[in-house]
Amino acid sequence: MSAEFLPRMRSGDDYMFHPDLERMDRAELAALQLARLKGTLHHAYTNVPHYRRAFDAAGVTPDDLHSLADLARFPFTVKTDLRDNYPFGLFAVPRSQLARIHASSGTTGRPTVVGYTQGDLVRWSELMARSMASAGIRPGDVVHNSYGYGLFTGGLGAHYGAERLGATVVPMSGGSTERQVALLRDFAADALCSTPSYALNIAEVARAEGVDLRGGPLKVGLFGAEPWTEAMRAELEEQLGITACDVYGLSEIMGPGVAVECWARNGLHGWEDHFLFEVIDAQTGQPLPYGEAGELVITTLTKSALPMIRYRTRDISRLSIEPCPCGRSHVRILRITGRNDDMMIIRGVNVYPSQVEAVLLPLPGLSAHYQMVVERKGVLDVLTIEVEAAPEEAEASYPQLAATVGHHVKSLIGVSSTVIIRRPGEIPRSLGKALRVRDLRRG
Ligand code: DLL
Repeated sequence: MSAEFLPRMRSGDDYMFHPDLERMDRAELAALQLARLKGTLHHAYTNVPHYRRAFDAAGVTPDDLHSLADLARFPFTVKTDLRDNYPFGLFAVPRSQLARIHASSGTTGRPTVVGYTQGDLVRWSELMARSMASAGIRPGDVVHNSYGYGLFTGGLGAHYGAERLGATVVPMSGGSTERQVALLRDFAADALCSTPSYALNIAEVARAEGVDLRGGPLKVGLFGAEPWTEAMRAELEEQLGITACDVYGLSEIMGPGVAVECWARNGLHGWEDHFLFEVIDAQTGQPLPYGEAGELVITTLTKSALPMIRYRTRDISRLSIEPCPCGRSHVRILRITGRNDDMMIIRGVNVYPSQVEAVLLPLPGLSAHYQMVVERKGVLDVLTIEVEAAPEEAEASYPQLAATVGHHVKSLIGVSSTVIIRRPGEIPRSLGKALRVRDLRRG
């Protein structure tokens, strides 16, 4: 973090959007969760045939929940449940009560459709305002919002959150990167909201246009919607002269603002007055104790249109309830390192894209633009890592760079790879979520 930007995130800067709720005593929080959970289970069971069938099949009814631990007796919900009930089958309110619909395209077949009542939208805006404040954005700031607008929840989620906070929103969406750079400068943005990969793209275009965003008012980046590493954080903070914070969310649960970092940046506070977080063993489905890594499972506590019971996110993380120096009492979700689905199994070794990113970014001579290709050659899986050289790097040094990358990947991750060093600009740039892996084995 650049020293000149420290004041915005200094320890003791305890501005909170909902101070009483964010600092709530954990016993009180648990009591609130239990009451809301009972309400949510009844709401889902009464109004959604899918939940009634699933609960009946598991031999439980909402009245079987006496403590938070009893939730483990209830069945999980998975992404295919949304697809199987396409488009509106999981909604717990009549369609006429929906104020908005979002959807994610996904790679196969039907999109995942989610809906919100007016009340859901109010709660989402408040949680996003709370999240922005936690990341150091303040009422009165100019918030440049480069998350995509439309069916994706990023754009409108950040938009309404920023307005609720009392900031001035610049609703850019993704794309037209030269224009983004010009307006970041001309409108004197204090904060940039985008995916980390698109922020890197913006930083690169700013440099190419000779615009030094580091010297201006920009001080906070609120980045999420895809996995990113500490090495990427360092890169973005250096290139943009900002403090970069991680924000997490998913459309099935709400959208952005489910969890966010505070100035201590030791995990993302998950807003437990609205969500119940569990980590489970992905194989057995058993809940794991705090501190153990597994699949994050989330239950909504205040959603009206689309209550989600024990939704399996497929995101890998750990939970911590150690006290946080910021004073927020809500559970911390340690940085999401990847999804079950993104894990590449290469000749028996489990490899996440974020592990490769963590190896590549600190190496000198490289840029932060990379992509991986996995192919099957005969009976063997072959991993190819394509990474761009830094602009100042002479092409004569590419073979040596490739050898260095291959060596580090092998020794730190344990997998052999073919490394191709690309010239600057050769790897496609992201406008939203970056495509890090092309798995040609999936046909
Ligand atoms: O990506 C919502 C969002 C928008 C979050 C803007 C943050 C900022 P979906 O398109 O439904 O929703 O994708 C959700 O993206 O299950 C994770 O795998 C991944 N993801 C989201 N945030 C993070 C993050 C939005 N901070 C899926 N770190 C989730 C790692 C993330 N992965």
